[in-house]
Amino acid sequence: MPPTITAFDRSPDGGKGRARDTRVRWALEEVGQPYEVRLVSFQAMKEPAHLALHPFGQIPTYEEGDLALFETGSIVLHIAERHAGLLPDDANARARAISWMFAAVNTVEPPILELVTARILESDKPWSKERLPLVMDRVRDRLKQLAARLGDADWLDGAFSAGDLMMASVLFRLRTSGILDEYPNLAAYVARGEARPAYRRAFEAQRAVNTR
Ligand code: GTB
Repeated sequence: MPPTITAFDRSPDGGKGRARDTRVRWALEEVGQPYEVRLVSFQAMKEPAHLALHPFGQIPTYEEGDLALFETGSIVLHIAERHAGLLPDDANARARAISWMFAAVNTVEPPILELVTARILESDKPWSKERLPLVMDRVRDRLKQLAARLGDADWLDGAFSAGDLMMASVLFRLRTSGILDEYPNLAAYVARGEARPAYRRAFEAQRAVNTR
């Protein structure tokens, strides 16, 4: 039985790939693991059957036999540990790739999510104009550091890994803000991620759902 993931039955972004099932689909495509998708409505996500899988009532989830997982970081790590292709064989290189996965979700993603919140959910607040530049600068601080580390390498630590998959997935969210273009090596890094055939397949699969 292939694993089953959950995704929005209709993503608010209309299929632009911003919902987090895209990164899980991408990981599954990278390792060549077929998967099934169960689409859930916002209402169904808050009902007991889904809450049993995801305590916070969100997507994506991952089910494989009697294993149920939530949190994209843990799902992608699980996929990467069980299949070849997303983590190096060398133990130290593997640990470093996992560090980049954590850095993506724990250090780089939080200020990006704050920016998304500031631009979308807080734009009508009287203090929004004053706060937005501060939030943007917090994102820039992280991008500057990340850009310095990446330099002119293709990927963060040798060959493409689950660390790059998670980091590029996190950075995708910045595209509409224009900030990414201030760091040409990061913009090129994200473009390299998007150009991967596995990413293209993942993107098209989620788009098909959201444009049907
Ligand atoms: N930390 C968790 C993880 O990485 O798995 C976060 C999961 C999460 O945020 N899930 C979102 C969700 O289920 C969907 S991806 N939200 C519904 C809820 O909380 O009630 C976030 C998302 C949603 C929509 C867009 N969009 O339309 O552009 C982009 C990203």
